[in-house]
Formats: sequence, structure tokens, C-alpha cells
Amino acid sequence: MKKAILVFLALGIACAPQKKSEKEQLTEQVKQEFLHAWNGYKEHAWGMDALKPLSKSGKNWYDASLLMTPVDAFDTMLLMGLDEEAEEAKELIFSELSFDHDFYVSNFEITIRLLGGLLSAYEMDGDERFIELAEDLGRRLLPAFDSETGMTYGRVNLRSGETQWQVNNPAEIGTLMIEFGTLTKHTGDSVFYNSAKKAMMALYERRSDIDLVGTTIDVETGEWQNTEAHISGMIDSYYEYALKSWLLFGDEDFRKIWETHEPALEKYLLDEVASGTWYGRADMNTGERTATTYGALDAFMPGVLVLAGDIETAEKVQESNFKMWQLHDIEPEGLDYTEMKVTWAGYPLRPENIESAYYLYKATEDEKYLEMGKVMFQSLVEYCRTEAGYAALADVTTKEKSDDMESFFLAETLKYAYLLFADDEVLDLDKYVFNTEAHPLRID
Ligand code: DMJ
Repeated sequence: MKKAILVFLALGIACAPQKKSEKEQLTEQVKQEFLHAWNGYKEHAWGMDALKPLSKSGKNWYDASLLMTPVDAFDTMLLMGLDEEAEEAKELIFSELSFDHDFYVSNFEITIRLLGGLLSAYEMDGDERFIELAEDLGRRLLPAFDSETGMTYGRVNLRSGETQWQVNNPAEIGTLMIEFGTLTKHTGDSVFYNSAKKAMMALYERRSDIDLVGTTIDVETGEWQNTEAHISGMIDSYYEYALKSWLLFGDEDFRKIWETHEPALEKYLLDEVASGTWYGRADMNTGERTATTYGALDAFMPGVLVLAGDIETAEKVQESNFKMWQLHDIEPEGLDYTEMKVTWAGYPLRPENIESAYYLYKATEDEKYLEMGKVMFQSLVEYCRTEAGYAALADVTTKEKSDDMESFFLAETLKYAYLLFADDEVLDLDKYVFNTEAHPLRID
């Protein structure tokens, strides 16, 4: 990598100013598009969870708002230097946000978006009220860990602590460590770290003889319900958190989890075919291929491989990611990579492809990743921008829009695009670990 940087520096002198100014322009454009989306939320959905960009209205996930969009978007505002917007979001959060509600929430979604958002807000802004909110939320979520195995139920009632959804999946069980571990770091109460670690270890212990996990598991009996292995939704961020929890906390048990699974992912799931290098699906016990589908969610893996030091595989898979994007100028949720045919046509404004381009650009300084990011950002503007913000696509082949702007568009998609083009000083990747919702948390 050092050699690549030297070559880049030597060749880069003549073209640096032009490149620099293009990067500056792109950084500014991303910031303006963030403002466009945030202003749409402000005008049409203020105080609610999310904007509906076509009907110009708002919606809540549950019976009351948990301010998903402002909490998720807050640290992006700080990174972009949008101090006024950050101030108004903060005021809204401290005057309106309460977790004392008699309804069931998704433990995973609330952890990655809200707990993660409040923790990074606390670390970056320093206002104690962020950590008070985070601790209150963390305590209300703790009953989700009260199962026979220690693995989490899918849903928990924020007021009563009652739980639902005994059949859960590796992503939802194994994507809690970074947030709950950081909560322990800031509150001094080890219950959070220990509960999340117990859940993750219990899942790891139930891996198959060939070191894979399946798609769904009963958290009371510990029995697998669906044994298909892949790196897509329902499993994805379990692998991401194995590696990142080690990087963040230095706990060798997490390194062991990553290092056990990684060769199995390569042996049974990584698939080099004529169209490129992808991750397919296989049975967790036999390793037999079950499907050759990949999609927008799988595209996170090159970013994780960069953190693990495997740039070679990361680069190959990112080539495929970009091919998937270019097939219809925007990536689909599902693709059969042997035929290059879309199997699931939606695009809910996901970040993973741009996220991986960001990690690869920082690791290699290869300008092709800047170019990929530029193409992806420009297609977002072309196909998803609306008068009131940004809209998901119901179908990437026709570009028909749907009335949704997920909070992760502001928390992740535009943040990674911004960080890809911005100077390194905005965020030093050696000092932070991003949770799976792109909330940066300090390593120290
Ligand atoms: C986000 O909530 C997180 O990145 C999660 O890990 C996967 N789904 C969305 C983005 O696609």
C-alpha cells in the first residue's frame, strides 16, 4: 500500500489541482443534496420518524415518533459542518424524544439507528443529555437478551420489557456489540457489554461444523430454523461486527469469531464466475450451493475486507458491486449473478456500494474508486431526487419511485459519499469504527 501511495504522489503532482477542485466540488454537492433532503424532512415531516418524499408528508414506525431521521442524521451534520441544522435537530431531540412508550420495537433497528446515533452524538458533541437518552434506551432494550440461550428476541416493549419474536437471525443477534459495548464504556455499567457479548458468543457457538451460520434461529432452543448461509440481509452485519468489535474493543474473542468465519466465507460462498467475483448462498451444514443471488446489501463486504487487510479480494468484489450498479444505472436489491438478471428490483437508497468504494479509496488511493463514487452519486441525483427530498425506487429497471426516504440515506449513503470526496481531516479512519448505520465511534 505504501508503494501505491508513493506512485500516486509522484504521478499526481501535475493533475492534483484539477482533481482536488473536482473533489471539492463533489464534496460541496453532496452537502447541498444532504441539505435538500433534510429541508424536505423539515418542511413536510418535522418531528416524525421519516419523510414520505412523494406525498410530501411524514410517517412514524410505531404509535409515536422516535425521531429516527434527526437522530440518525445528526452526526452527518456535524461532519459536514452544518452547525445550524445540527442545533435545530438537537433542540428537537431534547424537547421531544422519549422512550417511555407502551409498544414493541425492533431491538436491532433501534440499536443501530438510535442507540448508535445517540452514542456518536455524545462522543462528537459532548452534551450529557445524549448519553442520558442512550442509557435510558439501553436499559429498556436489555430484556431482549433474557432468553434461555442469551441470544436476543427480535422485539421488545419499551415500557413493559415484554418480548416477541423468538425466531431471530444472526444480523439482529450479532449486531449489538458495538453499541452496547460503547454504552458500557461511557456509563461504566458492564451489563451492556456482557449481554451483547453473551448473545454474540451464543450465536457463534452454534455455527456449523464447516464454520457457517444460517438465516434464522430459535433463541430459546438454539435450533436453526433456516440453514441457508450467505452474507446478505439477516446475516450480513454479524460478520461486520465480529471484525469491528475486535478493532473497537481489542477483545480477542471477537477476532476469533472473524478469523473462524472468514475462511469459510471464502471457501463456500465466494464465487468466481464469468461475470465477476461474488458471494453466493450455500447450506450451512453441507456447503452446497443453494443460490447464485447477490444484492445491494451484500455490497458491504469489500469495506469489511479492507479493514481485515484483504485488499485483493475487496477489489475484485467491488468490481462486481459496480457492475451490479451499472447494469441499470442503479443497483437492485437482488441479482442472479450468473445470468446478470434482476431478481428483486427495488432500491431503498442503500449505502453499502458507496461505503465499500470509500474504504477502498482510503486504502489504495486509486482514483477509480472516486470515479465509482461519482457515478453512483450522480445516478442518485438523476433518478431518486424529488421536489421534497430523495425517494427510493420501486423498480430500478423502470426507475419508478416509491414514497420512502429511509433515515439511513442521511446517516449513511450521503455520509459515505461525502467522506469519499472530502479531505482526510474530516474523519481519521484509523481512530474510528463505524457502526453498521455509519455512526462513527472512537477507538481508545
Ligand atoms: C442500514 O440500516 C444498515 O446499514 C444495516 O446494516 C443494513 N440495512 C441498512 C442500509 O442498507
